[in-house]
Amino acid sequence: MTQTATPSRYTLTAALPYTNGPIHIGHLAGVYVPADIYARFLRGIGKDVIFICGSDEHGVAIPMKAKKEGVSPQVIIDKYHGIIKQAFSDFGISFDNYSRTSAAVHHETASDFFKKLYEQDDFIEEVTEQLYDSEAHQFLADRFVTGTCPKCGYEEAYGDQCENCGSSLNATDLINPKSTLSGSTPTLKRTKHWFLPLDRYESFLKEWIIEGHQSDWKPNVYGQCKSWIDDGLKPRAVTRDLDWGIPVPVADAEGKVLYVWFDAPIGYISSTKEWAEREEKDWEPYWKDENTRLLHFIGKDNIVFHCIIFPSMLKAHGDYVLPQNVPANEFLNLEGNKLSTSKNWAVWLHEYLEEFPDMQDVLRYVLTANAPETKDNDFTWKDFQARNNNELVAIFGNFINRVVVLTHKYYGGIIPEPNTLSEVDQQVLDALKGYPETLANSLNRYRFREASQELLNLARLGNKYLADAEPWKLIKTDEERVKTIMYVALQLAAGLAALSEPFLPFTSKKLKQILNTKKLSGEAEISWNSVSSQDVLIPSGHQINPAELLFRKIEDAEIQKQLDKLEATKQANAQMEKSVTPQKETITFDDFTKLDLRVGTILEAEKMPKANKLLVLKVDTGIDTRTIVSGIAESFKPEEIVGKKVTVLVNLAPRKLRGVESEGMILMTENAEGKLVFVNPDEETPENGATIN
Ligand code: B3M
Ligand code: ZN
Repeated sequence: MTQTATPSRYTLTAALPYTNGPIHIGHLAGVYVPADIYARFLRGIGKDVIFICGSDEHGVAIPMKAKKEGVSPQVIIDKYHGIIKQAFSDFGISFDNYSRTSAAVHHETASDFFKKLYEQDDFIEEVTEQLYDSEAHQFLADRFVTGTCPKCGYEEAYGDQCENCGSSLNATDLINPKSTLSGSTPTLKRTKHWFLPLDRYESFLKEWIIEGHQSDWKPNVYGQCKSWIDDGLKPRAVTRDLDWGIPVPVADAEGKVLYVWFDAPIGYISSTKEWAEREEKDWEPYWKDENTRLLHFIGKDNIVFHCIIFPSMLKAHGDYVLPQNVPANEFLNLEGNKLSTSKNWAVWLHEYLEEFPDMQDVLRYVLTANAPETKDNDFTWKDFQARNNNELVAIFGNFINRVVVLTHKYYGGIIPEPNTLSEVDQQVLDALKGYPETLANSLNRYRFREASQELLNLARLGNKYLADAEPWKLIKTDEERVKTIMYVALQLAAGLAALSEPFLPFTSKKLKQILNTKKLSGEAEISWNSVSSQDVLIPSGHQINPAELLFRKIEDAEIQKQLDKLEATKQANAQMEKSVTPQKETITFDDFTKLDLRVGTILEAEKMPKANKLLVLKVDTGIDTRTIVSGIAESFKPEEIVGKKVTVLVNLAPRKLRGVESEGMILMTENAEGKLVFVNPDEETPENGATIN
């Protein structure tokens, strides 16, 4: 379906965050801040726009996290869905609806979508050999398996995707695959799945993307799509052997669920339905009318799913429009290192909001001014401080403060009646009128960094105007002239209040409150469009409210605290990397029950002659008193461990060490300093011989 130049409405989607962890600055810079700026801008110019998102609650990452935390997947998704939804709201990400893919409306919508394609014979149903972990008795797909990417050689690629080059993979494509469940090398086992034959959509994709979007899609997006299409597309399994996800809604599919990347993008449609239900609107025009402009805001690792796979699904289904643009951003790094949820190498949004209360706009601004729009970029706390202090405080805040303070000082807060405008005055007001178009020009090309700097230029214009006019000097000699200067400066301040809203919504609201715009007759608020259409934004005679600071300086100590926090994380990770040995092969419960672990007490201890590491212990195991030779001489003096309660593996086959028969094993571990420590039963444990299960 071709789409008209001037859309009747906009459907903006933002990537559905996995509910296996909180949101961090990389997600915000890559997806949610640019999407929110654009949604607010469109609303500001009076467009019919819906801004849709929700939690992505299926996929292997969720049960993996649940297993790691020893809870159910439902506990995990409820925890993080709540944290994420609240943090987005507190940060001013203005979704019209934030749903979740565990919702019934989504299960129904995704199931119906699958059934339609199934009934149209759009899938290939095939039994193929898939990777299988014979120890964990589990098929290995997606994050259950890692290996070397066949495209770029990255050694930590997942079964469905390589995060390094973004390639979409079938697990059997991986070189040297390894199960993330047991660490073992997978075997192959036959299983039935349904495949979306992407090769059948190659000509459609070539025409729609290669020919149709060469000029308006960002080069980083267009380039990735072109390379995949040029490499040749292969059928992709859209079902999985998992017990967590949306059951495959057709016969003979027991134990199989929809592949998370099949169901998740359909979550945009489900969330729209949920919104329409609540708002008593019709959802279908937002997804089916060719005059709707559909835009997906995502990170670069999601390009293949939003530009190749989901559009092929939409094309196959036949009822839906295709995305008009997918302005994916690249990745943001943190202090020179890749952001990492698993390594806690991140600035978490909910923590930022706690540590920098009421400073949402500072982070919004910094992440926009530094956005990884065309290449990966780096977030540093020093830059965060510099941009706040040198740009928001010193330029934007300083201009507004001078205008408001002087208006109160000279006129008691009442906007003065201007005299004849000078040429400079008129030039400044004409420049102001041009800013909505200047900003729109950048925003409509998804150049949010550029747009944010144009906004600051408007504040710079105001500072220059005041610095050149020097009302604080003129007031002594030419009061009438000062009235005009302050009137013009207040129009600029009102323009900033309107035009900053998409970027700095909290500041815009605060500035409108200072300018008391609610009291303006007619226009309840100064609107984006009024900046270019009205000669007067804020009239003389209008009473403004007292000054208050829009931004505050960030002190070195606050930044140092954040840097120290990251340093501590770095140290902890180094420790983990050093000491965490990989999990051993999975054993069965039967294997475990063969171990006989008992509480024991060390009765005697002496050094083993000519053996630096060995102590010969006499241990009361509750069953008997026996000799156990233990390699702990470098960590303990014999006299300091007599009487200590220990955990003993009593049914270990006896073995001779330096001629001494050792009957059992004392359980030990190592602390962060590398010193051996006893794996001790609780000192309250009543007696020797108590079994440990
Ligand atoms: N849940 C987010 C990610 O890949 C993924 C996006 C889904 S959008 C439909 O990090
Ligand atoms: Zn790769």
